Amino acid sequence: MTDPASDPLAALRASPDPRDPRAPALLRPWTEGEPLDGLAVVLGFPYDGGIPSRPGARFGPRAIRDALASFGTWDGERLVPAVLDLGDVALPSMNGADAHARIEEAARQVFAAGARPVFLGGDHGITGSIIRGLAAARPDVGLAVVNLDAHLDVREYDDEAHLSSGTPFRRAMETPIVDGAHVAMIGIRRFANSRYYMDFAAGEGVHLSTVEDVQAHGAVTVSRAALYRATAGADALYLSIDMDAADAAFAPGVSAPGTGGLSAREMIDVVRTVAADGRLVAADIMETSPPYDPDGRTARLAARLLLEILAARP
Ligand SMILES: [Mn+2]
Repeated sequence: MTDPASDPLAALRASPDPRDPRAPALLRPWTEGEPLDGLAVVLGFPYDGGIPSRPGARFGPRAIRDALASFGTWDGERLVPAVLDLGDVALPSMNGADAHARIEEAARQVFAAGARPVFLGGDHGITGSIIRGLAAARPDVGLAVVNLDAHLDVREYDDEAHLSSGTPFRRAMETPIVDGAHVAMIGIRRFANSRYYMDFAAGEGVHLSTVEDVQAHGAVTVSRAALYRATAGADALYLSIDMDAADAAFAPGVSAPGTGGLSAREMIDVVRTVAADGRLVAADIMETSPPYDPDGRTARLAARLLLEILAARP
């Protein structure tokens, strides 16, 4: 408690009901030098240079943190543990190669320090550099990747200066730690991917679950099947979330809003199921774009998914 004499406004600023704490209280600022080994951390990558036609996701990390204020810290069964907030990495908006090099190095340092991070974005291209950072820190790991996304994001690219939000899983599979047979994608949407890239993904052994698969079998069953496939023979798991897997009715504030996507309920069920896997070493939540999210519902769904990931951890 703050000494009332030194801070007479403390009581007025406090939560209206201290018996019902709000989720922003879970974020604890990091002090330089504090060890990260074994700790859950949050780190923001406010960069959207991979979506030059529709910028805005650079404001995602801040909006997700702010949206935590809509939630409590208790889900009825689990109390969410506190998490260290490492802040945001400073990224140049006009130099993609430099930004991605900084993202990769930041991710490498977080993994080398032994932290269990949730990264907030930012355009989805960032995920490719995060996984490269993980490969640099832990070159011997066999990584399974579950991607919750409308899109395959396996586009060909010319060079590191031309990385887009459509390239992260091609780059992930270029690292020695990710084999296509250990990648599963859930929420793939019709009319959102080309036959060329669908053939490429299938040829790499990627396990694909469409929106229709989720409709037919349920999000939990589809997620368990995807996990089973992706983690066979792997020793660590990465969950990547592109908010555009959700239908535009639930997530209008994304770089590529889509019709015919997953419901908020299905997004939550996928994330709860995957995050419960004990092999999860890291996750990301990408593509929340606040300028297209006038009532904040996309950021609130992203914040809810963040809480699901944090609550699942021991
Ligand atoms: Mn994506």
